Amino acid sequence: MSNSRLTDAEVSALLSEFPDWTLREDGKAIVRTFRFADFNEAFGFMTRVAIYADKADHHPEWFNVYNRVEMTLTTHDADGLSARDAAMARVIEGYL
Ligand code: H2B
Repeated sequence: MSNSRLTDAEVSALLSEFPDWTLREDGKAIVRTFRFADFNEAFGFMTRVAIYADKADHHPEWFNVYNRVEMTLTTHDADGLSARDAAMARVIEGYL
């Protein structure tokens, strides 16, 4: 999958497709906070994401406290958003 940066139009389309994600202030990432019933649910979710991430060789930036997971999707190699982030957001939505 391409590592090239999405155009502004593609970023807009991405945000319309995933209304629960917001564009980071610098425009180089999308962010979302997830809340689960407890740590078990949160970590189960993170495990599913981690397995996908390693297979796809595309890894989230994330922070977890108990039932809360804050996630940032960006493509380091592109210094911004790429199709890899869109694909990952799509997969993640399927885990909820
Ligand atoms: N994850 C993310 N989010 N962005 C990247 O550019 C990236 C990655 N690059 N995971 C991969 C690993 C790269 O460092 C390896 C060498 O393929």
